[in-house]
Amino acid sequence: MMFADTVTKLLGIEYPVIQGGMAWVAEHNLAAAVSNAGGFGIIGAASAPAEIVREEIRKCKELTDKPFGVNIMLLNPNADEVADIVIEEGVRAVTTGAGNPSKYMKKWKEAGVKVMPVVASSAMAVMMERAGADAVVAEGMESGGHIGSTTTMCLLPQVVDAVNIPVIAAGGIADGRGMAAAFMLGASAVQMGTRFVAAAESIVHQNFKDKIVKATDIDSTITGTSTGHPVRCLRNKMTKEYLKMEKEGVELMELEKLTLGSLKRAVIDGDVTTGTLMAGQIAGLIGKVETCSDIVSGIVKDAERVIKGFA
Ligand code: TUI
Repeated sequence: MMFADTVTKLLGIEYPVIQGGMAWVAEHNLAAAVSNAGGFGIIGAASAPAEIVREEIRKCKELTDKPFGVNIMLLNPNADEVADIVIEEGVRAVTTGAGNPSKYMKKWKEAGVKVMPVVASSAMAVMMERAGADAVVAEGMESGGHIGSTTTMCLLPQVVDAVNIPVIAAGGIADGRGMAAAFMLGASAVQMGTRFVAAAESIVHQNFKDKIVKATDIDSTITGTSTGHPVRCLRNKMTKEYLKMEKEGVELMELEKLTLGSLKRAVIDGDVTTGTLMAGQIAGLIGKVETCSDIVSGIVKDAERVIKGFA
């Protein structure tokens, strides 16, 4: 056995590769494709109405017999309802983002739902372990979307030392070398977002996928640092205006006019000019659109080769 098997056993999957719960992107087709590839697909509840999330879960069950999960974004006013739906629908595991899921932990545990909160600090990881988490996802600021402030390289080994539960590495991983590096730092699995945004089965508009494929290492930026909601996305007209306004100290209400509906515009409409192209710093490494099956088996094979080469 090449990799630690704690997370694969926890989730009932073949390979320690988890798909991020990206808003608008992580719907049933992508989640099922990742799970069918032997990884762990995740439906991102994001800000969707709770009943839509239930439908997404049911559609995913029609496309795969394999386990999959749901990501609950805790800034979502519907989070309480979604927290119950994952229990009712017998979802294998939840990941949570952008907050503290402690209040749901007891009922999830009682229902047998595995809980894997995303954390951006060791302190939060320890808090989650004490609250009963089965694993944590340590997400570095290389990630796309809402981020913390520490890099994966620094965060991951510190979280690994701080807790006794398995740690899943996220942020800046898109190939076998990144996966191998994460294991060297003590991770038991990896979570990838940007790589799956550009997957063949991803419903993301081709314009957005093209932006990822063409991106270089310095093409992302962070909006919202001043508002307390830092979001990493690819530079475009929207980010240029946003950052200019942020620098001028424009009010939050004015800034929000730029980002209202902007993720949907990017993902669904393919508006790469005024849309928010949430993506991680590793976008520059992603050179083509591939199927989830090729992505999952490819990264595992490459990571094994890298690790064997050094052993
Ligand atoms: O949640 C994410 N990434 C996201 S959520 C999202 S939707 C959104 N869009 C615009 C503005 C805000 C949200 C897009 N991308 N990743 C997981 C993550 N969680 N990263 C960082 C954290 C985090 C931060 C603070 C987790 C816990 C935390 O604790 C603070 C607390 O509540 O004590």
